[in-house]
Amino acid sequence: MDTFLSEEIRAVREAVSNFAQKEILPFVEIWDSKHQYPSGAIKKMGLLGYLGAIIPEEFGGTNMGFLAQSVIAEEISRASGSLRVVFNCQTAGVSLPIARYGTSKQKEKYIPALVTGEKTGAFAITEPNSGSDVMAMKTRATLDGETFVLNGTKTWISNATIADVAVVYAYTEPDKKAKGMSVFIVDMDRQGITTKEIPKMGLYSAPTGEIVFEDVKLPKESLLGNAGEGVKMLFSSLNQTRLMAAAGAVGIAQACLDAAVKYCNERSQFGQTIGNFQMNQEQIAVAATEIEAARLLVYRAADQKDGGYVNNGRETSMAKYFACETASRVAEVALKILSAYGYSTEYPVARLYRDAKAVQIVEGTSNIQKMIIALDVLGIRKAGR
Ligand code: GRA
Repeated sequence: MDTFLSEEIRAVREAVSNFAQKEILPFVEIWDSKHQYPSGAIKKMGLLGYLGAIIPEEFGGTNMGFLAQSVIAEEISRASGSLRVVFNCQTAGVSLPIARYGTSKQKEKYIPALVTGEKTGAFAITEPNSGSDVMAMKTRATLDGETFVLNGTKTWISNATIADVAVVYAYTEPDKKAKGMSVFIVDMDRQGITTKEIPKMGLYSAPTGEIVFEDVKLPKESLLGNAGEGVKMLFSSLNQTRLMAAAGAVGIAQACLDAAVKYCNERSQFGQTIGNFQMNQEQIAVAATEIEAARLLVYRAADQKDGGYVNNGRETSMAKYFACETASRVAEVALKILSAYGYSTEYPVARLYRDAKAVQIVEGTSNIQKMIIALDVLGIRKAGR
């Protein structure tokens, strides 16, 4: 299946898969049932370089590229959908924008500790009344002398309650609309920041929460990139985090297929293993084909980014849309095939099913991805900028 991947990336897959077998799979159900964030496993991933494939070597990354990072995210997610979230929070949504737009001081201060997993990152875009309609955000950062004063509420933020640092999107000059948004690197121990966990249906080992900023004073050096260029940075960052979500979705889908195949070959009814029944075969065939197609879309988008076309919006949205829908479809197949055992929380499929629903929503819902694709295909609004 991997014949067109380089030998180096195939070796990465094998190493990550071995790591997941040893360090994640034996514990994943315990972490999930306890809603535990496995910081130890994440630090191990950091030490092995898994959080830095798209980060330059001078800041502790391996600079292997988006294809490598996608394969890593896929294999980790195959073991735990929750742990896929770190690829967005540490890597694509936090370290990468700092690496691309930060000053050398910001890069040195934040990136190495995020890459090793010593520090935890979050990025804060969504608000209670600004989800799909991202431009409607209300968070404001007002310049007062040498200090920005940040006010607003962000919600559904992965790692909100445990992050050391957050990349926060806010309007600095709201009258200028799209030209008035800016981005800040916020140390989460600043005065005026409170967080609260949000209970949710799945991804139990990945804490999600609300962040309230109340008159939070930020020195001017907290600004990431240039003031007023936040929208460009926002869409560019989403374009990278969406790929990680898509890669994670392929991993969840593959884990569902693995469980369904295993069960088909083990379970006997009417005197034969249930993989001999055509209704199950049809579901397995469609699921396996869709996973392969989703994987190729992810790898193609990743390969384009590695070739320099980083803001490949159309192809990234296609990968995000198809992979995330595939994860839910295949989770449904696995649930049907395992039936009562699929519904049992003692088997992994129930967890995978719950986690699969999340990737359809995060990083822009499937409908938002379809909108981006359609407007690009119709020539109404270019996705790749
Ligand atoms: O022309 P202008 O100066 O007015 O600027 C507009 C446009 O040129 C402005 O944004 C600019 N723009 C872009 N700039 C650079 C638009 N797209 C791009 C781009 N790709 N690059 C507004 O543009 P517009 O066309 O009027 O935008 P819109 O119609 O308001 O919205 C577009 C769209 C629907 C695509 C957007 O709102 C969107 O992407 N919404 C989804 C938001 C989203 O994905 N949120 C996810 C938050 S993060 C998250 O979920 C974390 C989860 C963590 C995890 O677990 O993984």
